[in-house]
Amino acid sequence: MQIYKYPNTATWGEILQRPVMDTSALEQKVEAILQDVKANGDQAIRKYAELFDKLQLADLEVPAAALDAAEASLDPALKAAINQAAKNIHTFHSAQQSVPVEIETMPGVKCWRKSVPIEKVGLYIPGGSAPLFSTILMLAIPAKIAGCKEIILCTPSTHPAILYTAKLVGVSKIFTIGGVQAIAAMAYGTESVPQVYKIFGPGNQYVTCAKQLVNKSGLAIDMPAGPSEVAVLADETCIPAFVAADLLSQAEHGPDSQVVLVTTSEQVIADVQQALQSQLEKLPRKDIAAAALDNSRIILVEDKNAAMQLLNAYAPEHLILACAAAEEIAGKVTNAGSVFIGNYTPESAGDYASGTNHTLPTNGYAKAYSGVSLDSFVKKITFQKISEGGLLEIGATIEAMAAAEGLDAHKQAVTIRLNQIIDSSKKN
Ligand code: HSO
Ligand code: ZN
Repeated sequence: MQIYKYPNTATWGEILQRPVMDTSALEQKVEAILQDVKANGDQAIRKYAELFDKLQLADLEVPAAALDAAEASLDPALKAAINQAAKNIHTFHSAQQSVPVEIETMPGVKCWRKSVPIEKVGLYIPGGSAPLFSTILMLAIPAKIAGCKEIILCTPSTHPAILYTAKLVGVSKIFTIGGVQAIAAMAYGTESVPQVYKIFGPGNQYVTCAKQLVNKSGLAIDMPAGPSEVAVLADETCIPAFVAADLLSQAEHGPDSQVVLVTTSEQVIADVQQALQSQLEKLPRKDIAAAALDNSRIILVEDKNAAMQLLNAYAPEHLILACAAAEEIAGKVTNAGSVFIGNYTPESAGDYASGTNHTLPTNGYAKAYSGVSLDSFVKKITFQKISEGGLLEIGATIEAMAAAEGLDAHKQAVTIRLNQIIDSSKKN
């Protein structure tokens, strides 16, 4: 890890720079696959599965019998863990439901706003070395609570924990489709795969590029994705072995993961580095974690204020506060995806089971974006109802504004009604 001691504020931007992901070289290739699937449906999906993954897919949809088999084969202890996590995630996200409140802004002018589920959503879970069944919980549980009618899951993985989790949370249909083809299938629909209105989930750079391209042409996506990140703020009250474990837990995601340690203590740097060395050796994914640590940074700052200024400027996906008065310092966080307070709150808790969502803004997007929540699966529709008396109250305000904008037809839509109301009151 690169160490920076008391860096000047002017250099923060450079020190905390994320690697720029340039997808322009991929775009043509990805666009060609998208268009092929759009035009040729299932046949194109089968072609790419064979070409890229050497897979001959008979059925694209996973049959119910395969889900039952996965359930029967899964270790009961893992099943219990998944069930517990599902329960906590359900409880946390259920509390995000809101009741519509009707507001009378002026007498006779009533306005309200209602959450309405996005009818059809698509979830993507990548294959690869880590079967991310936890991400199914994070996406499908809020989708269910929101009331999404159709929840489609595409994944190239047939890992039993993925199939079991999908069955547990009540995904409508599961397809063994991966990569760009999966995004295309859900974006445009094919003979087998229903078209959806919003696509969620992680993926490699091809999948990310595909999501961006379908987003450009009008389909909603969860959020702009980048490599996963954690920043830890540690002082002398931290437990260096815990801090090292947290840094490694994020580093093992991928060689491009971002890991940052911000501290007020030279001793912490030495102790964390030592702990990193000894823990890294024992990790099965040590090569990935070591590569991530190579691009990662340790920053020594004067005090907690400087630390928080720097961290808010970085806007990490995950922020761990391993320091004295951690809860008070949490109140000073303005930019972060999710915050983990105190020595006994590892990021892993939020990654899997505490209840919060682990689909979070990376790449500095935490300055303006929130992580996935119940809100990600609904649109909010506003309603209003104005009575005759209400229009008499508000009419002149609308007329004055419409006239000043030079939009006479807007003004007229009010005036015509006001005249009618006044006429008919004269007749009575
Ligand atoms: N830390 C990851 C989520 C995850 N971790 C899934 C383990 N499994 C994204 O921020
Ligand atoms: Zn993780």
